[in-house]
Amino acid sequence: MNTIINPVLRGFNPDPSILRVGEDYYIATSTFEWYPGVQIHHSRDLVHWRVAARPLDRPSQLDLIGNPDSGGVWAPALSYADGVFYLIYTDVKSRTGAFKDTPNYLATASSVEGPWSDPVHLNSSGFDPSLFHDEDGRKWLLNMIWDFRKGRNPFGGIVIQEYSAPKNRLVGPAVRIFAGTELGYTEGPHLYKRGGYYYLLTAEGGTKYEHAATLARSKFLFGPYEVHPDNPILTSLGRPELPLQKAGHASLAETPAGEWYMAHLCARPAAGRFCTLGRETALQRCRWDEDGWLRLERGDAGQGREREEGEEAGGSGASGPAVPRELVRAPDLPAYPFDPDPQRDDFDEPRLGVQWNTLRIPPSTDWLSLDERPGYLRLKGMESLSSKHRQSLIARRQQAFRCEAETEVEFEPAHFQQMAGLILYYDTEDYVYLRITHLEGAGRVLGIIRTKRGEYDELLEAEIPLPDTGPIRLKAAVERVSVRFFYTDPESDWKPVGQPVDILHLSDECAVPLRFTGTFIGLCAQDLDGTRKAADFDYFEYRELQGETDESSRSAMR
Ligand code: 6LW
Repeated sequence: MNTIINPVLRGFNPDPSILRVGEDYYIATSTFEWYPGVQIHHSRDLVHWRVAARPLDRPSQLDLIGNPDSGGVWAPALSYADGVFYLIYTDVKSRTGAFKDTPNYLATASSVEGPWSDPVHLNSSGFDPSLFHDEDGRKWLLNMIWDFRKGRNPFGGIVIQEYSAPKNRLVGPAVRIFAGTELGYTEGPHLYKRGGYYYLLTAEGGTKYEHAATLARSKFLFGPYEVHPDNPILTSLGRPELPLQKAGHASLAETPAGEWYMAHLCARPAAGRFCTLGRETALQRCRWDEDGWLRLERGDAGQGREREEGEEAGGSGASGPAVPRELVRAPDLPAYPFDPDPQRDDFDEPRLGVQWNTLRIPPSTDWLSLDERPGYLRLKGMESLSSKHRQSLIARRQQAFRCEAETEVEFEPAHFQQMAGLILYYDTEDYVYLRITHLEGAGRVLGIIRTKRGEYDELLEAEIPLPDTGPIRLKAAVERVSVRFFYTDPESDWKPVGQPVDILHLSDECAVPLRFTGTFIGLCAQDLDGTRKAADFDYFEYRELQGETDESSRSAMR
């Protein structure tokens, strides 16, 4: 089936940077405090996508220890020139208050699969850096500039500075080329050259429900840039009925057939305005009109359409675009399906699969082993779920509103500071955790602990007693806005653990200031006594359940 069903990258995959090299399409997305840094998906038909690389996999490229929640890798930019892949990324070290510390780096590789170089630091003046390769061979770094000064718009516009490949550093002055529009929050710049024009595509409106994509153009690299007559060219603002909300932060790619596609950030609320899956990536087909302006292919209404006779340019800004999640006919590219992501992991391989991520630290034998007990994942308990340093935790993105996750664990704690189990995790302030521990007088027990907007709670009236030894199976059944936990031993039927638990606090919206990741489902172990008590996990299975609440019908994409 050669159709695109949006979002094409489901779950926490924001700030897409799309690139075509020959027949291959790549999309790089943000990963924040999660390791490895940057996900790069690959496709050949724009329908089927798989994770092809996660280039920042060692501390010399990315040291996230101590980074704040929703810090780390924001908005990467992937580009290609002269046989070299260029990956530009920010490692946000601080993001709240007046200041932001946003060092921007460049890593390169001759193949997207790597090996990727250690990075070079370019600048730190703001986030969302992007590299433009001009036709004359010169290369230019763009980024938004963060202006912390009193009374100033902190989104201080888009600046450009030349990057010298021979010197591997920026040279010359940094020049502001675009102040942004009245939508504000000008960020996410990408430059394209077409028909003698420089086209500057930016994200505006802020990455919430006012999000948008703005297009401006100039005959000259340094401007002045004129804004699209019907800007924004993409937004969901004012269209709460659109299944894809928060549409913005876009990038462009042209197919060999001369068709243009826009990759953009979007979000699907689980309920109300709460986005538990985080911000995702969608594709839209575009066209250039006779005046040389890009427009979304004509959809049901809105920004991509031609202005009606007498209609004011720019409109109210409230007419949402055609941001369909329905079918956008992909070009006549050969269908290029991949095997589906593994749903079950029996931990028989020597390395973790691409679905797995760790928090702020890469996997290492001092806390994680796949060979000390063959066929098991051994997690050695480390710091608490409040830690922004060294947590013994692996997790995969929740990518559907209805899903189940199941594991079997052998863990024999000796006291209450030792825990292990199955977790739904957004960040250190919000998670729900089905954990085994040990209580004085009760021995090994099972219970649910939750931190909701930073407030800790234990949800069962009484912890469930467990046999002192033996494997325990744990299951989480997620139904859009709640999770119900179950447990059993390998010989018995599943038994519920307490009542369904609300999970809407595991969302971008349930924090001030805004946060940017998404819900993960995973395995973890804590030993606050520092003795690194081990938990052995025999398998992990993640199953997506079809139904009205999860309109992404992955099966249709094969
Ligand atoms: C990203 C900015 C944005 O750097 O959110 O959606 C920030 N737009 O461009 C974090 O994802």
